[in-house]
Amino acid sequence: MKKISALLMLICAALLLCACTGEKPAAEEAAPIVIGFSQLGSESSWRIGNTKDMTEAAERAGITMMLKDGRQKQENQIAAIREFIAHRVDVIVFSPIVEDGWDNVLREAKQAGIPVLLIDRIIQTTDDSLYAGCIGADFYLEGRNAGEYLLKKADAMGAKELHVVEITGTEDSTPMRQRMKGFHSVVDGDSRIVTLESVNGDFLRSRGRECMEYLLKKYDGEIDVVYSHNDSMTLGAIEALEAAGVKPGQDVIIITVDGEQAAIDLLKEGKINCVVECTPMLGDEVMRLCTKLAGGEKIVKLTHPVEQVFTDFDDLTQIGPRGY
Ligand code: GYE
Repeated sequence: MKKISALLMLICAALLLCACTGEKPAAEEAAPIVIGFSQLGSESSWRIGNTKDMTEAAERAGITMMLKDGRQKQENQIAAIREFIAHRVDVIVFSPIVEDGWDNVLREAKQAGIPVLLIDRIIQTTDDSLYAGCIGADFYLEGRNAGEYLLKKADAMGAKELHVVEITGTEDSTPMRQRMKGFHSVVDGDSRIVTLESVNGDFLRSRGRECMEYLLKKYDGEIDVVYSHNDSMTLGAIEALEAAGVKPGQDVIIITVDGEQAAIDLLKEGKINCVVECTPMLGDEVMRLCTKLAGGEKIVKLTHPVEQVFTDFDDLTQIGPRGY
């Protein structure tokens, strides 16, 4: 009996101490949110800029972020998601390299009660409940914007026929599929625009250069337009054009997507004609959505950032530093 009353007194004293100092007992303090982020790789400046932005945004939000680099392989991303499940993170965030083949691992996350947020790219699934939401660009609109620029340019030039080559991004990824679909939905109905060939450059600068070398050899002197699905490949393609004595931006119209600093600089120099913006700065919004999800709240299924188009028709002096 004596022992019990001594114990009670001790507990009361501890509680009193907490009340006086205003400190909460440790158990009541909210644990910081932990998220697992599976980035797909580091193929482009866009991707590197996105990883940096996510890391900085997590720090700003006081969120602990476990980061795994998928090194351009879906199987690595699946392994990372399984690791996050084992760690019982609060939210799983991932940027799917391709659209198909995620259902099994996402079912495991659902069974573990861990919400999933897709960023940048989307997945194909028959069960939409496997992810809570997705935040990323409207790639179809980006493709349409690229096409609309080309028609405007054709009008301004009074062109009768323009031969296009297309350098596409990673096969079966959302931006590759949608940037292609959006572009062709605009230009294919116009008899002036003839697509010679679409080749796969995997979003890599080195592949962009190789693709352009191949295209220059095959269509010697016939190419009027290069439509490239990202800036990294465009920079590679420009290297190949210049090495062959072709003037990008003058002899050949260059249309690119992303908007990294190097591409904007070349637009200002007249070596690129159109940059369709795709922002990698998604971090703050991702952290806001993760905080909601960790608190058990629902989020909107699809969020698109607002994006612009920069072209040789515009006043380019107003474009601010791109940050990547
Ligand atoms: O355009 C490209 C990157 O998914 C939006 O992936 C992203 C694309 C971006 O490698 O540069």
